[in-house]
Amino acid sequence: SFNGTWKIDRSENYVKFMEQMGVNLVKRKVAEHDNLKITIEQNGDKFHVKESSTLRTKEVDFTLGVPFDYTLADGTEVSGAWEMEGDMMKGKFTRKDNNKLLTTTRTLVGGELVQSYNYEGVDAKRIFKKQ
Ligand code: MYR
Repeated sequence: SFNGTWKIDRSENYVKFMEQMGVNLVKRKVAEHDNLKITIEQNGDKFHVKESSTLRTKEVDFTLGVPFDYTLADGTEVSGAWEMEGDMMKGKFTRKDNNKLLTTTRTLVGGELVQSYNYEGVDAKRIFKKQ
């Protein structure tokens, strides 16, 4: 299950992804070494996710399939929802400032939590280990 506390171990192409998102250099530099930790509590369709990093601490509640608003760590506002497809969480979010789509997935691979991101043709991954 996704439940538990997950600590960032490594990222792939995350800086390029942030560039594509339009995140400025100073924020990219901080975000690259953000020590991100996410705690996931799933109860059926309902999730509570706590995010903590050098950038901020934030908690959110959502239900699979139900749209919600969220502010990304760089301040970008999005709206969208998570769904479950097999064992994979699939998120579809739309930026409020330009209506462009940001997709993301969470999946468990060999005991690690892998989160993928796509924005405007650029893919990235962040890989977390269970704490
Ligand atoms: C959650 O489940 O953690 C809350 C909803 C997350 C929505 C979007 C996730 C994409 C984050 C991309 C970070 C990009 C920073 C520029």
